[in-house]
Amino acid sequence: MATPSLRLLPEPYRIKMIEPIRILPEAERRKRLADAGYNTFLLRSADVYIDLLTDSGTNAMSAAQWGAMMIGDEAYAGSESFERLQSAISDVYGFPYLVPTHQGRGAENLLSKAWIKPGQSVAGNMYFTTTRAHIELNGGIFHDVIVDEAHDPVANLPFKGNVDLKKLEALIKKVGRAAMAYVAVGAPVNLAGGQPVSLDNLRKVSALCKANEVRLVLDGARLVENAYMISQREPAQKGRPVAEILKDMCAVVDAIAVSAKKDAYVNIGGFLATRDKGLYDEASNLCVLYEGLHTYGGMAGRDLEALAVGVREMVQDEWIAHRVAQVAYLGERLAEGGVPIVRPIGGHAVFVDARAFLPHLTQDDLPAQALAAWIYQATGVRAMERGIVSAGRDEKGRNHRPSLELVRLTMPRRAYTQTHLDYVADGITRLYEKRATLPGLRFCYEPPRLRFFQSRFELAPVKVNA
Ligand code: PLI
Repeated sequence: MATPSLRLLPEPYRIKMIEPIRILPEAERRKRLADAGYNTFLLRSADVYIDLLTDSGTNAMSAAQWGAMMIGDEAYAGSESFERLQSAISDVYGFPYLVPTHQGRGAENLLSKAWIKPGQSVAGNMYFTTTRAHIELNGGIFHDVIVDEAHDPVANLPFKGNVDLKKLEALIKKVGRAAMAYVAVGAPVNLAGGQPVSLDNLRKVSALCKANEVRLVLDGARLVENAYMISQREPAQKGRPVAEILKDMCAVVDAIAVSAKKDAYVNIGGFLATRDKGLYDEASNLCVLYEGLHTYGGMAGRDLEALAVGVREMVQDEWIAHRVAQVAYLGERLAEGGVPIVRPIGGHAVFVDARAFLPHLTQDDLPAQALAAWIYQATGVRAMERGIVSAGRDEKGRNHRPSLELVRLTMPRRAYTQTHLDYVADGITRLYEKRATLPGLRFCYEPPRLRFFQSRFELAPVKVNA
């Protein structure tokens, strides 16, 4: 049964261009999955019916964005498109300095290189894969200071992404201010299930950082979603325009590192924006080495234009309200079918709790990896593992063992309809009914870096109860 709130929130757009998708017969899907080593990243897109692997770069652009692409200034240096992007970023986020990058991890690299000295610590509210990788590649040590409840899939708190101020304070005391490179707050927290950070918590983190002279950065990949959830859930901010809340969040940090492939409805792009002239000087110089000249940073002029328009579209309340409602709709439909999901439902994805879905598997059976594979096999829907495989290994080669074993059903923006979401919910609900028959997986190839992208797997041996 449809959730009434979503029925009352029809799409604030109509479809102008379509892209055919097709569903393969189940026997064919079984074969393609085995060929892909049971890793959904290694499937061909043409073999996927509904692609919920990620909301990163998979957005449908608006007519205004496509139109703007035609006026892209492709000059190597001093492009007008850069000027238009800079003015959009300064209007919407409030930062005077901008360094464009090819995508978010480009910005993470520049930031980590500019601000981390080997052996220094970086505190954050749960790790993110590429963020931690760049911190570590640049000699930093990552410390998780998120609230404990973030590790519990069913703790139903409005701001489960918050920083635990006591943990952060204790860390600064323990390592000493000089050994803190910076604090990096993700808002919302992707790997905790898209859980937001409250404005109140961010302000308190900022005050604590200021008191200790520690720099503070926001991961701004989905900041608009976080701002929207603040407008819905934080009593003191209820009903305020998203654009205002977003600016308030940015006002209390030194910089933001952004993957523009999320909130801003584009297919490629990223940037670092700051009010710190020293960071700007260093990062824009590093940009020349790693990304491209500091007025294009790895993006074409037309990509800068699409982003400049997207940044202004993304803070319009009706767009973000619809997006978050679409995710909530899918989550509630799954929950109606008994499928265990992370609560509260996040802004960009529904996270299925693979430990609860497949209780007969241990963590070494890679339950989330396996569930993502079986969802594809059963439905043609592509999802992503966010568990022990994504968490990778520590410096001694031991597996990180996250308490959350999740499968992420991520919603591309403006791409799918309610009928698609009903198909996903019905298919996964049917799979849940046969959950006891689903086997685990084990690695048969594991690359050394960000292993979840390229690992290959095989069926784990079936356990026989003694
Ligand atoms: O994929 P990039 O390089 O544009 O961005 C990296 C990145 C940084 N921070 C956060 C919170 C992300 O979610 C993120 C990328 N996320 C991907 C690709 C995702 O599927 O969630």
